[in-house]
Amino acid sequence: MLNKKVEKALIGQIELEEQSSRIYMAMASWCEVKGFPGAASFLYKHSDEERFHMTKLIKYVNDKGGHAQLHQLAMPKNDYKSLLEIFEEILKHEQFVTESINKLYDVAFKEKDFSTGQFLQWYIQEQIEEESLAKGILDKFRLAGNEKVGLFHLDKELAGLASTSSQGA
Ligand code: OFO
Repeated sequence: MLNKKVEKALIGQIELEEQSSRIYMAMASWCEVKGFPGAASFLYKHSDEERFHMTKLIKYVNDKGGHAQLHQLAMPKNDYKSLLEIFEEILKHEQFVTESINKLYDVAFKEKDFSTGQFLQWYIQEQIEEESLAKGILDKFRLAGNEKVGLFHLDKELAGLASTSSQGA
């Protein structure tokens, strides 16, 4: 049976992953209407991957005898000043998710729930990859500058990243 404190913390993480999926979906939609098809594909894929993170947690909670109930979600931000702002927010958001995973790991550890600790290793690794991906993209922004040509090439690169299976988002 799943420890109640651990279950509550896991359900909080499910909510955050679901919210992440909505945030990236809203970003993808903004990119699509603003003429950044590559960034839109990248973010649609990112949104799907967050949904996968959520589902993986739901199945874990239920398999362990808990009940992964869903909560109401906040409305995501729908308007952005620029593509750069989107990727700055992604990095901040992923750093926040990393903190949340670390706190969750701490709850499992304190409750001596080592199987949940083991399960969370996957998320810890995933966050390392996500932060590094977001930082890498921000570095490319610095190189591209705010010129239309630079953004055009960056958008093409994001399209390429969206088509590789190892996005890690
Ligand atoms: Fe983008 O993070 Fe989920 O876990």
